[in-house]
Amino acid sequence: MTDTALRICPLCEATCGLTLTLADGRVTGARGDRDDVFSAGFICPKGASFAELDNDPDRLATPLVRRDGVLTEATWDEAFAAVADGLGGVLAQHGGGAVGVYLGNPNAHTVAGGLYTPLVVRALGTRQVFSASTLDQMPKHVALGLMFGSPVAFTVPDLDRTDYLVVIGANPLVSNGSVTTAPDFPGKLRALRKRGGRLVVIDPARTRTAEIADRHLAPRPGTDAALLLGVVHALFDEALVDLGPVAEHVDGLEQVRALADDFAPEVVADHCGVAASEIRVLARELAAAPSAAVYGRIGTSTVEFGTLGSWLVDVVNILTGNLDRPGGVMFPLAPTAPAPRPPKPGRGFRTGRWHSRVSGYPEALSELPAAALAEEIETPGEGQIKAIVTIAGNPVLSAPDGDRLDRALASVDFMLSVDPYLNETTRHADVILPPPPPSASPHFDLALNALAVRNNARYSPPVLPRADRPDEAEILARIVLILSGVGADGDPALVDDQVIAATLAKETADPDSPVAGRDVDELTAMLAEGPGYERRLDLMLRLGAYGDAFGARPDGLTLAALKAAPHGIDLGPLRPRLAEVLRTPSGRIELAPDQLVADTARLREAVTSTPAAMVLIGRRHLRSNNSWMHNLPALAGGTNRCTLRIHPDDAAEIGVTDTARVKGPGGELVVPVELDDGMRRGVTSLPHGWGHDRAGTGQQVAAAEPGVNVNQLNDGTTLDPLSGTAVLNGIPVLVEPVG
Ligand SMILES: Nc1nc2c(c(=O)[nH]1)N[C@H]1C(S)=C(S)[C@@H](COP(=O)(O)OP(=O)(O)OC[C@H]3O[C@@H](n4cnc5c(=O)[nH]c(N)nc54)[C@H](O)[C@@H]3O)O[C@H]1N2
Ligand SMILES: Nc1nc2c(c(=O)[nH]1)N[C@H]1C(S)=C(S)[C@@H](COP(=O)(O)OP(=O)(O)OC[C@H]3O[C@@H](n4cnc5c(=O)[nH]c(N)nc54)[C@H](O)[C@@H]3O)O[C@H]1N2
Ligand code: SF4
Ligand SMILES: [Mo]
Repeated sequence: MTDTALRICPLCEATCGLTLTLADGRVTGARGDRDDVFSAGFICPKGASFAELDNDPDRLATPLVRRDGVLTEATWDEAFAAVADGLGGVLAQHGGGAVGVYLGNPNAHTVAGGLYTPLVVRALGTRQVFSASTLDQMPKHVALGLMFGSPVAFTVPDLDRTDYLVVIGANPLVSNGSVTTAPDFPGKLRALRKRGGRLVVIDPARTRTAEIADRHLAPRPGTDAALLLGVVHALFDEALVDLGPVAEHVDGLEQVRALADDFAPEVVADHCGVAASEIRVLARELAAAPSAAVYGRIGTSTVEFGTLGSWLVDVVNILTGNLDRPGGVMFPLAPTAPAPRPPKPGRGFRTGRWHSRVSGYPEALSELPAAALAEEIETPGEGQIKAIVTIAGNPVLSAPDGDRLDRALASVDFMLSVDPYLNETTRHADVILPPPPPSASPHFDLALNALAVRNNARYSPPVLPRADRPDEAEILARIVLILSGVGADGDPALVDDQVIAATLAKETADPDSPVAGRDVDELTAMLAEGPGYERRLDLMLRLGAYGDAFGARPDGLTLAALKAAPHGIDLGPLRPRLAEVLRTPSGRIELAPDQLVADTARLREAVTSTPAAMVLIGRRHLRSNNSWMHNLPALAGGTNRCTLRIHPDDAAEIGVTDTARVKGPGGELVVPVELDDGMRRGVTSLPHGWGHDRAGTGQQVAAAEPGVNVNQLNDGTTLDPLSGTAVLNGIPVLVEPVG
């Protein structure tokens, strides 16, 4: 018998609604759910491979525990006992501060990652916390934090209404969008052009997104901050600055004008490799458009001036009057965001409240740079990492200098990984706890709803039973129980009960809460029956911006209401809400925060320095996802290959044809060459997430076509100093013929 079930896709930030076909207790296919309120039927090749991903025979079905040096299948009881034993030993001897935690990207796509990883970190009480954020969007957090007082006050382009979109350092036709949650990003870009709007793409490679643009500027990698400062200069110079209604909320305008003085388009043009006239036209068009949005991503973020670039994206949005208005960049309001309180000055945002032990890097959002993980494990002394917990991460491939991290991970006293695969990172674990596949997991976009181009709420309960294994929420809750001394046999619901009790105590005591003064027990009893994560989701929804406030607003959201609307609930277009968002001590937008202004000194130097002859950038493929989807036959092969893309004239000049040797600060690789006249001269690209040729891993399809690990070219010493983010784009390399 064939059956269907609805399920939100967890494989990228677009969060498409899928209709799964089910037969004989497994998923057999997936198509886009045309009735989904947010995605309206869109699906990409990865979503279409949901069944293959879900049924991948290489997924771990049982925990693995290291016995006599060998990872061996074990029961769940045995595995949790081994965790209690292994972590317990390190905790007793060195304390929780000696446990390092690495949180990977899929945590942004799972209910468990959103609700329980913070509890794991808190139970450890460690400051050795690392994540994919410092290989990704941390610069954006820091820029937002300094400007708006909140590192999660995301400015998202209003894709459905904008008249002019500048995409800088992003390739949404391939990535399907990032830090902007928009199913069918390609369709939205086509719709923009159809309604007479314009698309400008700024990218050193002529990407698929660049190919559909009205205009493509191809700067030298790493120069976005200078280019944007050139735009800022032109806006002031040509009297095009007009902040619109947000003007009364902005401090620091004159400082920004003064700062941009030295960065005239004519001054930065050579450095950026973009004509001054192009930069001026960009400024004029942005100012003239009825509405416009500048949207920056990986190419603007994981670079030497990542935080400056991320800041300047929004400086341009503000100077052209496009902040917080339809068609500009706006602040989404997620269904689990707390109900807005009356505007009041906040405590602001700071980085560097503590520093990493070895290199003294400042923390950002309570995290240390992923690029510093290996040295924190290797370097003896007080606070050295003795045990490591990885949850949904593969830093051996995703972070700089994987060989070094590989050796470091092999040296810790104990390592725990929560991951469905035995891969380049988890092969070092003493215990691997595998969560069930997506079909047996719930889905709710805790993180990504806050980035959605249209406010919405959708929930997918597990589609299939998870047989006799714990779901990821329970796995993480049990780890919390072990860490808090209750032991692995404790009831995981205790963990959720505690969060619920603490949240309600705080809310009922807050005069501005929608449940101010109400009785905690009464509210607790009103929560939906079900697993702990559902009760917590219900709690957040009901206290949230659209919530029912526990009956006070009967039409408001509850988990039950979401369950009754399996295609989701549309919560309308983005609306202006700057006042609710601002949390700076001044209560104003800080257009020129001190730290950012100070960092422009580095930029000033860069503008006059001699550029490297060849620099390396990254690229993504539509049928790939970081390091962990090379194991699906349907997605592998074809153009999805680990090749060095280079302009044919560069290749001819260097004398490379089929294969090249690439040397970077961290090592060298031999790679197949792919000629592409869409690459800017002097720029070459390699995708990341490859290098599946290490022994002792369990992804057979991936191992058959391993590729090379691009991050081996990177020694991890070059970071964006304000955010601790690794420089992954614009790395100087030498490309040579082989032999
Ligand atoms: N050179 C270069 N390096 C890069 C990048 C780049 O552009 N260039 N991009 C960077 C970016 S943006 C990112 S986000 C990082 C990603 O860095 P990571 O998050 O470290 O790496 P991923 O490859 O996403 O690994 C995800 C892991 O999660 C596991 N997993 C999958 N689903 C689940 C689940 O439901 N639960 C659990 N517990 N585990 C699961 C997978 O098996 C895999 O081990 O890579 C970064 N590295
Ligand atoms: N198919 C697929 N989709 C994915 C992923 C995947 O691996 N595959 N990964 C997911 C993740 S974790 C993330 S974070 C997102 C990332 O989403 P995006 O940022 O949209 O993805 P990228 O393809 O890395 O795009 C970065 C672009 O920046 C360009 N670039 C490099 N250096 C510079 C520079 O200095 N300046 C400018 N202006 N451009 C530069 C590159 O050529 C590239 O086209 O994608 C997500 N979606
Ligand atoms: S675009 Fe992203 S969310 Fe949509 S189907 Fe593809 S992988 Fe899934
Ligand atoms: Mo990412």
